[in-house]
Amino acid sequence: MTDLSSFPITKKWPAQHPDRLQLYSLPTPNGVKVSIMLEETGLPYEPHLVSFETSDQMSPEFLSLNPNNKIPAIIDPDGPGGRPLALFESGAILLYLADKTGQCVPRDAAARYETIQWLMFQMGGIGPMFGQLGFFHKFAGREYEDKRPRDRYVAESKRLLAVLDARLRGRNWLMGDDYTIADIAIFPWVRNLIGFYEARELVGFDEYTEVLRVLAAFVERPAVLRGLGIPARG
Ligand SMILES: N[C@@H](CCC(=O)N[C@@H](CS)C(=O)NCC(=O)O)C(=O)O
Repeated sequence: MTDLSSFPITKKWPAQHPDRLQLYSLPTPNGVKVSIMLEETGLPYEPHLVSFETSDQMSPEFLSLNPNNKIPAIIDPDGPGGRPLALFESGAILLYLADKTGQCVPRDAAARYETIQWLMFQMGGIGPMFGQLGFFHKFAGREYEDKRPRDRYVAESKRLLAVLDARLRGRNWLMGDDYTIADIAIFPWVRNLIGFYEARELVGFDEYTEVLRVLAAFVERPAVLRGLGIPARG
């Protein structure tokens, strides 16, 4: 029987199935990347809800796993060498799960690096820029009189959408016929931009017809539909 008691996070979120991968998350665009990937791979896992309403991400137990106080984070009881592995940062987790299962990342070395390149495009570009747009358009930043910060993130989001649109022309997914962790990283953020952030008109989203086409295919996948609701909000 696997023992995860040396991880302080298990005191606040006890593992009912310590032999399964433990997911600490909330269904936000970064959180669902990992639940979607887990649903795609079929790996057994146990989800735990980290509620922002009660600032769970600031608790000492959560910080013991991710000192950066952000979801998602995981513990894989069966990590490299058969030893438990704790990880945070969704891009690192996606890459780890892809390597562990041999799924959602091409075997060919050049195609693998190209997939990682698009994964990083999400981590360094789409996530931070769309996130700032959300802040200035929908959340506290909406009240700021000076609209220049908002306009800057709108312009940058449009530029990123155009890059994505061009890449998707003539391809089913970011990497062509292969559905990969790059798609799993990017499309929850695109969905969030026009959904929760309500920025469809602001960014002229309907101009990006290739992005629209692939987003529609993404949200039809059964694993995506399931992953978008995991962990269930209380
Ligand atoms: N680069 C990180 C970003 C994670 C992130 O920003 N998570 C947000 C939710 S989408 C969060 O946990 N926010 C809580 C906080 O900032 O206190 C990743 O991709 O894992």
